Amino acid sequence: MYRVTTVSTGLLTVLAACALLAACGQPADEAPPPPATPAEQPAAAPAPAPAPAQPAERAPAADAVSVDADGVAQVRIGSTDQMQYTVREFAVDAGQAVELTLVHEGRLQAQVMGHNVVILKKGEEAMAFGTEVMAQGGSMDNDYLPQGMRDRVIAYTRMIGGGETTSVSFTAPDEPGEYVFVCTFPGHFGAMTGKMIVR
Ligand SMILES: [Cu+2]
Repeated sequence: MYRVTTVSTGLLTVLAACALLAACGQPADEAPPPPATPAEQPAAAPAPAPAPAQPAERAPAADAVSVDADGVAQVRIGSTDQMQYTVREFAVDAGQAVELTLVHEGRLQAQVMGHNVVILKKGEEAMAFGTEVMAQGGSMDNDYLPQGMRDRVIAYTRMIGGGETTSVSFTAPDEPGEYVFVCTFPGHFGAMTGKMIVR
């Protein structure tokens, strides 16, 4: 029923209907309840709240990966001046050759809004890794990936600014699972993260 209606008139008619039913009760055959309800029908209709229907846009990034004629997984990840990746997850096969292309779709310079993609080895976490980059001397000169930390990543791109594109080729790990990728620019590693799923 439309019991959820909070409109007072609806409540009243419900009460009235109850009273009516209680009164007529037994002789159900001759009870003429229909005429009472039709007037209230439209009032009950607007009750259900409109459901949000927007999260479809960023959900699956199936088009982030395409396999070329040589079997190489071509991965395209966009990035913006709003400090976001356009792809938060992509999937490749274990041991598959991968070419990952990072596109900076914004306009800001690398010194201001630089982005890279660093795919971390299993067990590494984006926030901890990004924080450590700062502590270990990350800078534009080393693409915010100090030499001493490079053995902890599967692959990484250089740091780019608005309008630039860069690519890196690597072989996906043999071990299936989820691998974190992150932008190691200062302050970006909280928002700019995603995962590479190896299946
Ligand atoms: Cu970034």
